[in-house]
Amino acid sequence: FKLENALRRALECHELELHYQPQYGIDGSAIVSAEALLRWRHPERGFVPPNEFIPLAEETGLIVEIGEWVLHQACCQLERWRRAGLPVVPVAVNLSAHQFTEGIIDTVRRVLDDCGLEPGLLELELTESASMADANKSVALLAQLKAMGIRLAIDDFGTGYSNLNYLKRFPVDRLKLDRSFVSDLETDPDDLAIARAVIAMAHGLRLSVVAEGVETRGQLALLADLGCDLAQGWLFSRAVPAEEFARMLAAGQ
Ligand code: G
Ligand code: G
Ligand code: MN
Ligand code: NA
Repeated sequence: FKLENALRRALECHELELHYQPQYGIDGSAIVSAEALLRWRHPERGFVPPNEFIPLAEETGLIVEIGEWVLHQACCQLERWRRAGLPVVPVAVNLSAHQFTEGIIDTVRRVLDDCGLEPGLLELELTESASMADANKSVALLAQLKAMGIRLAIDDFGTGYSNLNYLKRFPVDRLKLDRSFVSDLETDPDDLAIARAVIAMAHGLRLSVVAEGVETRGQLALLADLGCDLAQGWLFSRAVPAEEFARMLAAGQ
């Protein structure tokens, strides 16, 4: 209850900020895209991680407003970087289920228009649970977003209810292999089998694969062997504040 008020105030008092985690081509040489991750700098409690307030934001419906702020912030920041001459890359924004069903098409259209951002620079990440809740409706919404030129990714792939019939019909571009399959890749043959199967299936469906939570050179080498396309994780970089990410872009690394 108290947290709810604090969260509402956070939104009004600019205590929320976006950090950016780069995603690298599997050879690790270049940043090809990035994920925007929400952070809350609370004046007394310090930094509050998203896992502690996103569930509440979802319960109270505040996620719709917060989510719109996130989209707006990411898109306008990216367009400012582009205008400043930085070699920008597409940025992925996480959507929660609630946000997806509450007027996402109008919101995205309004935000892109407001920021003047080219749609191809925006990627939306949806979890399996968000997209499967009403799968027929999701197919229609995703098709509209795709027609607008926005890139689409399924987040945390393999941890939700993966309905392959729908995956076949979802006009998505990417799967994000959940980090629970990546963390023990070097020691657990079952995880290796799952990673191999997910990557092969994704490629068969003409989707690219981003491995999440890559922390070691060994994991990266195995993923490269399996033909994984992109890697994201602490091996390369944590999510960093906007100014720091801009410096990484400028340095081409
Ligand atoms: O870095 P990390 O602790 O940021 O993220 C934890 C979880 O919070 C992840 O599951 C991530 O998808 C989610 N998350 C981070 N930023 C956002 C956001 O802007 N919107 C939504 N809906 N979820 C987010
Ligand atoms: O669910 P989603 O994929 O959006 O969540 C991203 C989460 O993963 C964030 O909390 C982010 O900080 C975290 N993360 C990113 N890279 C790594 C990593 O290499 N290792 C671990 N353990 N977590 C990571
Ligand atoms: Mn994500
Ligand atoms: Na994820």
